[in-house]
Amino acid sequence: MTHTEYNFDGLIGPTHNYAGLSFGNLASATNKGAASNPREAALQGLAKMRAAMELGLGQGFLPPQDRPHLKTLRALGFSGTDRQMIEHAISDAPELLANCYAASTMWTANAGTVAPSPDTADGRVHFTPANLAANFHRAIEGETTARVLAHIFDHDKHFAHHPLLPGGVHFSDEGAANHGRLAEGHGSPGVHLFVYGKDGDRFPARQRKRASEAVARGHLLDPEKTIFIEQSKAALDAGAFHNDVVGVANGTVLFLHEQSFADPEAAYAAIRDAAPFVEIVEASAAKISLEDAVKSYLFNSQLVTLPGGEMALILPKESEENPRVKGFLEETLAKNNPINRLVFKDVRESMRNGGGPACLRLRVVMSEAESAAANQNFMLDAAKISRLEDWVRAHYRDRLAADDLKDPEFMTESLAAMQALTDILYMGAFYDFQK
Ligand code: SUG
Repeated sequence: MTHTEYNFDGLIGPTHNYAGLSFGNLASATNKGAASNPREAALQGLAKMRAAMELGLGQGFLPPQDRPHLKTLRALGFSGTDRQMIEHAISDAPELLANCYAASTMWTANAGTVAPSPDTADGRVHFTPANLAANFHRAIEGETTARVLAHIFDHDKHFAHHPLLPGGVHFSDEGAANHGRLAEGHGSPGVHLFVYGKDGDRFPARQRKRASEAVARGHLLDPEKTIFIEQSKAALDAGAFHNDVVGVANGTVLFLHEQSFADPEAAYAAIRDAAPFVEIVEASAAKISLEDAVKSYLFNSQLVTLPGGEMALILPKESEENPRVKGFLEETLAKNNPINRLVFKDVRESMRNGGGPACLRLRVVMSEAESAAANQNFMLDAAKISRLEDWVRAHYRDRLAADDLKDPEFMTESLAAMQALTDILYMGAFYDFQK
């Protein structure tokens, strides 16, 4: 059976802004209060999707969520009309309003964890939406994300949907950003790497070990092919709030920074044992400091297998601009490993909130029958991308500053954009504001 990897990118929503909401994410903190450009952000994201498609890769997308999230504001005690709630929140709790406005569902690597059918005991593709309990603005995503995943992958025979993990921060789960799969081919049985953290001296860990264990259990993975690895505190404290900031796995290759794991030797031994075919391509700290890795996001690249079998890295422009990183990438290409192409993309609007190319996508490996059973409105071709670009140009602002969130007109405008999107995608009354 032929299996294909589809990248489901997050379509960047109209409220994309820089509110400095993510403690431990250095880019988010640094850019707090800066003006964003939601239109440019969304077009950059769509251009990346187009580029991946032009490389011959399978491409889909997950829609943004309704922001401001009025249902959350109401649950927090605000009442009256929607407009009154916004006005009340502006005067009483502007930081709550900022959280309810975050467009953070764009980073679909955090939408959930996925296990493809060759790896699961019941032969279905399993999904667990992430509870994102570590940050308030992200913790409000999961319930709608579950609905989005169930809407797109709506076929019991092929797709199994689990609820978000319960227990809040006790089972903090950030989805595929802390998960990787190694396999000889997309359709061969895979080895799953789950990376969890323990709080650092500077920053808290976002992924708990018991959360990763619960996801693996639910997905009916083979325990012999499932490895739990502790992330290094050095990486966490340097700003690698998710493991995908310092490493990425695809096919037979694990591409990562030497200081990703707490005990790299033990981790590599366990990985080699479960996946003897693995090629570990490592950047030494002497060549690339953690600081350079976090600033350039070189490991937050999409490591992809091209139709011809070679691998490419889809990287953020920032890693082309850092001479040490560029030099290391060129060296890596010249060496004997499957990586032999670099594609640099400008996703600066997302990067300024700490989200690189790999953060912006959720990988779903599917057989032909499975991809045919998925909702085709969310699978992309060139014409659908153009349609989404037109929608962005019609509805998005090219400048959004903190004060703009205080204008109730902006709420009306953002929700009108979401209404138009649900019409284009035949989603019906899907979001909370439409119910
Ligand atoms: O959760 N930034 C996101 C970035 C997520 C990146 N994803 C992966 N590494 N897979 C986060 O920290 C910033 C929002 C703000 O500050 O306005 C934010 O949510």
